[in-house]
Amino acid sequence: MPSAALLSAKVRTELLPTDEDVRFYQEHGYWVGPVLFGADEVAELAEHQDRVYQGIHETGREPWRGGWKFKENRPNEIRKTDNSHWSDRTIRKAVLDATIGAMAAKLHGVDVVRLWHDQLLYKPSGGGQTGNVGWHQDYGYWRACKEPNLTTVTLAVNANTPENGVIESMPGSHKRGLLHASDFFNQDLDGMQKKIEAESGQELRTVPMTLQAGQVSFHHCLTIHGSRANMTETPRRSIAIHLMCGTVHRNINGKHMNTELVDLKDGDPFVGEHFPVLYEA
Ligand SMILES: O=C(O)CCC(=O)C(=O)O
Ligand SMILES: [Fe+2]
Repeated sequence: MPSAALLSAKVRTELLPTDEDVRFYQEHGYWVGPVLFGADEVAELAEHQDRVYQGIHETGREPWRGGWKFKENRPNEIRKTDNSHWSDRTIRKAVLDATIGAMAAKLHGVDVVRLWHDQLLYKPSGGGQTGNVGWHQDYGYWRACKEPNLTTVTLAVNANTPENGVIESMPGSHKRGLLHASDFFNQDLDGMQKKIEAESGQELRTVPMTLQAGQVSFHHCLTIHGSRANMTETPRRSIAIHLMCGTVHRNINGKHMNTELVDLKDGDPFVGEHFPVLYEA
């Protein structure tokens, strides 16, 4: 049985960011929020994450293009599966959590928050550099959206720490606009750092967004971030929940998998069944 909190669509207002937290997010481009899910709930999420990897799709629908597949030559690479909420109801409830939506609304000062897509993430131990996520800005992949008004929530399914390769963000980097040198898939973090520093003229300094199991962090879609190797004996588990803050419109010049789901003209809004509402004021 899913636990009560996962079934609840009610906003837990006591957990929302304070005005000071909102100022922090707007200034630094990230915010580490509270624990939202208890031990039983994260244990259930971990179990359902493993089911997705085993190809068990309780709704009968696969994640995007089937999701992560094992590769002989990269057995411990980071696993990335898009739209696991299509396949699994427990993951779907967590991804569409109203409190998470209300938090994003408050951080961005908007009254509606819709799902852009989710990403189920798993960094195995022993992966070395193949576990890395290159320094990047999410909006670099989301130019199909006219407005850079999106945020990414990281929901930690177990503890995410510097030792197991937690996401690190560069404070204030969301204010500098989009960089060319931004690449999720480039696992040479030192090489990427040199490129970003050359382009931005600033030193790349990052802070770890350390999380307990069940805790959430937020990073703005223009914040530079990435993650290092998992040096521990256990996998690092998380779900990235990518959210549109306010109504976001199609930029016909940008490419993204989501544009295959809807037939939009330039300037049309990303709304409707493929982009469920988490929160509306
Ligand atoms: O999980 C990671 O290490 C990186 C994920 C990421 O880039 C994101 O959630 O935006
Ligand atoms: Fe990212």
